[in-house]
Amino acid sequence: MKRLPFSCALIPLVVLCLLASALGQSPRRVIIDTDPGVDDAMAILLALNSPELKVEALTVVPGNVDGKQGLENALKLVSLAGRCDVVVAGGAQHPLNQKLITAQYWHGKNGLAGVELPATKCKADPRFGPDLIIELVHKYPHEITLIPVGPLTNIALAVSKDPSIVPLVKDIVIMGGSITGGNVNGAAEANIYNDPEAASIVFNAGWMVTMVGSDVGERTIITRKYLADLQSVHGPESDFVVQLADFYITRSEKSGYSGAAMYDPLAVGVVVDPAVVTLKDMHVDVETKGEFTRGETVANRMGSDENNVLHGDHYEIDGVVELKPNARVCLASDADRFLKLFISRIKGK
Ligand SMILES: [Ca+2]
Repeated sequence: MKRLPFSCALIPLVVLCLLASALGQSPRRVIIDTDPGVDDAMAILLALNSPELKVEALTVVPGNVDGKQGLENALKLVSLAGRCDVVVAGGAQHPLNQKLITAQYWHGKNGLAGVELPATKCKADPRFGPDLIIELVHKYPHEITLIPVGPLTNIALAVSKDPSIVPLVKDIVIMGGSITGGNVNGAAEANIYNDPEAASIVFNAGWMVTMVGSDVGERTIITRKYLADLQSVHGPESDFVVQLADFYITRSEKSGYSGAAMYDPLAVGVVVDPAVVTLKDMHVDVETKGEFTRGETVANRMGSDENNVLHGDHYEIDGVVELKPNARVCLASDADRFLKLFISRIKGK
C-alpha cells in the first residue's frame, strides 16, 4: 500500500490552506491568548475553522478558570478539532498585582459549561506562553495578529520582557473593556478588571489596540434561532458548540436577555471579517485606582483634554491638549453578519 505523504491529522490544515489560497490570499497568522471559557471555546473553534486564519498558538492565561484548568480545556479543544498541530502553551498563573478571580459561576464548573470532552490527544508545549509569543513574533515579523480574549497578563509579560515585539506585531485585537459601562460592575469589563495593571501596560505599549468591548459583545448575541440552525447538521465540534450555546443562552435568559453575548468569538470575527464591526480611533486609559472604577477603560472620544493652567487661586482653561489615539474602539457590530459567519464555520463540523 502506498504511504500517504502526510499524516491524516494534517489533512484539515491542508484543506484550510487550500481554501485560503483559493480566496487569493495567504491566511493571517494569529496567536489566541485565552482563558477557556465557554465563549473562548467558541472563539477558538471559529478560528480553527476559518481559512482566513492560521492559528500559530494558543497561550493560556488564568481568568474564567485557573491556569491548570485552562490549559486542560485548551488541549481538549484542539484535540476535538483534530488539530494537535496547533501549539498550546501555559502562561502566567496569576494576575500581575491582585488575586485571581475565576468565573465558574458563568462558565460552569470546568469552564466549559460542565461538558466533559474526551481526553486530549494533544500535548502541551513546554514553553512559557509570554516567551512563546515573543519567539513567534520574531519568527514572523509584521505577520502575527495577537487575539487576547482573557485578562492581559500574558501579553503584558511579553511586551515588558521584550518591548521590541511591539512594532513587529501586525495587529492586536482584544476582547476587553467597554466605553459604556462594565459587565462586572458599573464600570469595569471582566478581562480588564481581572488584571488592570496588565491592561494598562498593553494599552500603553505603543501599538494600536483594536478593542472589542463587552458593550458591543452584548449587542452581538446568539439566540435560539441561530442555535436551531447550528443543530440542523451534526458533527463533534458543532454538537459541542450547541451544548455550550444552550448552557450560555439559558444562563443569559435567567438574567433577562434573549440570547448570549458573543464576546470572544466577535474578536476572532473581527480578524476574519473586519466588516462585522465599526471602529473609531480613540485614546483609551485604564483606571488602576478608582474607588468605583478600577479596571474601567476610559475612552476619550474627543481626542483631547482641556489644558487647565493655574492663575492665582484658580485654574483657567487654556486650550486643549491633543491626545494620540492608542486604540481602535469597536462602536457597533453587524450582529447578523457575524452570527451567520460563526454558524456557517461551525455547522456540521
Ligand atoms: Ca475569555
